[in-house]
Amino acid sequence: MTPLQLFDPASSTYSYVLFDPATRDALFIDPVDSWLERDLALLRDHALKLVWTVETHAHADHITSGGQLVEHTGARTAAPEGCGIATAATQLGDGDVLQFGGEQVRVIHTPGHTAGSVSYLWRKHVFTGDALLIDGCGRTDFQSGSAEALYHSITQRLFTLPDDTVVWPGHDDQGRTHSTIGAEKAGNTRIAGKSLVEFVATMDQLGLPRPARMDEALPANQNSGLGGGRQDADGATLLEVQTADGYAGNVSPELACQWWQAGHAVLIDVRTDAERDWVGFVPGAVALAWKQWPGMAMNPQFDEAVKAAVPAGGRAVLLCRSGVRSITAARRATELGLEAYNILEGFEGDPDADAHRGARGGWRFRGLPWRQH
Ligand SMILES: N[C@@H](CCC(=O)N[C@@H](CS)C(=O)NCC(=O)O)C(=O)O
Ligand SMILES: [Fe+2]
Repeated sequence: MTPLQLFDPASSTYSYVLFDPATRDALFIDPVDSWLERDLALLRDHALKLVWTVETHAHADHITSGGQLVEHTGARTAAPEGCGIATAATQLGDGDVLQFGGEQVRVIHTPGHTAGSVSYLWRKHVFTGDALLIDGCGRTDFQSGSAEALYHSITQRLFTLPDDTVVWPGHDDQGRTHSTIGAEKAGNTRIAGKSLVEFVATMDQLGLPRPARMDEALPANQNSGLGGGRQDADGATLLEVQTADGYAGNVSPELACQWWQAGHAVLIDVRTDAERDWVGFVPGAVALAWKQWPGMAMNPQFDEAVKAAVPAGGRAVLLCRSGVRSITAARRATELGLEAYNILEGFEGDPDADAHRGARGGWRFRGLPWRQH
């Protein structure tokens, strides 16, 4: 049993179809939008019933056809929970299992290329997305990437699989199709035999240009590849900036997350430590409580910390519990010379939203990255 491997020459992306030969139930990994017709024909020709379409991460270089495949086939979308793909029906965490017919894939959280990236294990095959590539690995310089995290994902999670596990990468631009854990452990020039410090130094020195389609691809992929943006209860597109008085504007949690993950904004959580401990927090956000006492016009600690966290004139997106405190904080950050945005609905959502704005959950109800202590 081997997967069907498909290739998009424009982005050197590999997509995969796995299926149960008895029931014909299938699962698609990382489908590419420009190949929708080819892929639908392939499913038809193999008499496959698509049950799942899944992503290894929110791609920066091409657009998924996941949303369109759902519309054509009735499959369900699944995506890693830390990727901000709020439109995916199922949000996947480490160890989760997806069933198709009598087959199953298991999710292995392999952060580093992006914070939410996962690999999928099926029988003796592992689909590594852009975590482990053949004689390479994904870059770690955007989308909350981390060379340290990638080192641990590859050495502790992927290299601990049996040596004969077949590695199916998310990309290859040299025509190589697959490898094995044993071969990569022995000869991957980026990481084999390297210490964490050596690996981080290598990744820091790559100096790669931004993917050409990144600004277009990220928002589209966080919407399962469907255009137009998600709509709120009032029919407003959630992925746009609303103008505001005294600060740069109001943005949806999705847009704030995209900017932050693409490295276009610093995410500042202005709730108190107690709130974060109690309800949950966003890993990687700058914790910077906005405290204001009656009669106190200035908040010198906040000012200093904001200036330290965001480069002069840089962009900040501010998160609080329900999107009220963050407005005041955004005004102050604007006075300090930043391009500061308030994140609508905050971390938890507006408790009165049903009454006056339509029910909209906050950051943590939208499949965006967060966790509890
Ligand atoms: N030239 C490509 C660059 C694509 C790119 O940066 N790819 C990412 C994966 S999304 C990567 O990690 N590449 C690994 C590498 O270049 O070593 C484009 O513009 O799309
Ligand atoms: Fe990628």
